[in-house]
Amino acid sequence: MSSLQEMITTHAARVEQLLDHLLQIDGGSQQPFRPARLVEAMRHSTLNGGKRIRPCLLMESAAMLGVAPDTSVMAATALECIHCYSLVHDDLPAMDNDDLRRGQPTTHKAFDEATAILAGDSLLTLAFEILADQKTHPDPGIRSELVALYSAAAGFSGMAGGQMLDLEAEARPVEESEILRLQAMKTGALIRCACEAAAVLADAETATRKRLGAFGTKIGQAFQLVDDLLDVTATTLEMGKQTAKDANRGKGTIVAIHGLENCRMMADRLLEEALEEIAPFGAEAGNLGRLARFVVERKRLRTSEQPGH
Ligand code: GRG
Repeated sequence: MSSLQEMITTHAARVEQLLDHLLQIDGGSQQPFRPARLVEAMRHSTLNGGKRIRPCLLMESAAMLGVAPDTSVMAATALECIHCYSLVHDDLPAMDNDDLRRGQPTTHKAFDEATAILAGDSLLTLAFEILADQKTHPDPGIRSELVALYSAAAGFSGMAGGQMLDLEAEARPVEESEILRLQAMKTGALIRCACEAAAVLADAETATRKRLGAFGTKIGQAFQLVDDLLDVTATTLEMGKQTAKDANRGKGTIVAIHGLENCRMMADRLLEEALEEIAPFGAEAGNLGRLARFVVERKRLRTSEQPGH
């Protein structure tokens, strides 16, 4: 196993172990009653083979700044909960109306619409419950800064806002600048948040936080470009979700504007720019750089598969 693959598998396993622990029907004598069907839907929505890109970026950025994985796993799991909630709600009939996610039936297909809505709501709130936990960071000031960071990334000026712009963009022709803005909000905000959260956890100076934020922004842009490319080039089986959706809907994408080859070059350039942002961290940034390259150069990469295959 390559060291990169080991790193990804180890981070993902830690996150999944914590998710498994948190999402038990019987939470023990200290925990209030939990409806079994809701817990099962939350487990279906999270413990279903995601690539855990955001937790890996957070934990590796944190490791670069000297924060141990035992600590960063809490903030990383909170972020994955928000990401999984967004996928559950994005798949609903009122949004993308998808049947397949991570190669399995979407939550509303496996359960029902109302349960899927509640599972998404509960994952979002669980994220903030995790952030408020002392195990996330002993300093309440840092925990409250994380809450501010995550809510801005997930809310109306971040991911949810980007989703709104995306829905509006289906109804009319959109400019390239509008596509870039909605993608930065819908996809980029959580990826940037992953990298910036590490700086908050490490109580790093403002310049470090800015650098990691800029790194996350570039990676987010490149990741979205690759996702758009895969929507055109990959099969549903390869991706574990329906592809060719943008083209079938006549939706404006950067790929539709610039073409496949230009977009591949744009993604490469964004990756190089991202790597320049973390270059000042020297050898300490080696793993994070390799992870960023892996994220951008992915095809269909489940954590159980070999990177690059
Ligand atoms: C419903 C509030 C709300 C927001 C939805 C994330 C999102 C916003 C929509 C998903 C639709 C989409 C295709 C977004 C592009 C970003 C993307 C590729 C998300 C999937 O992330 P991966 O590849 O998924 O990390 P896994 O399954 O590996 O976690």
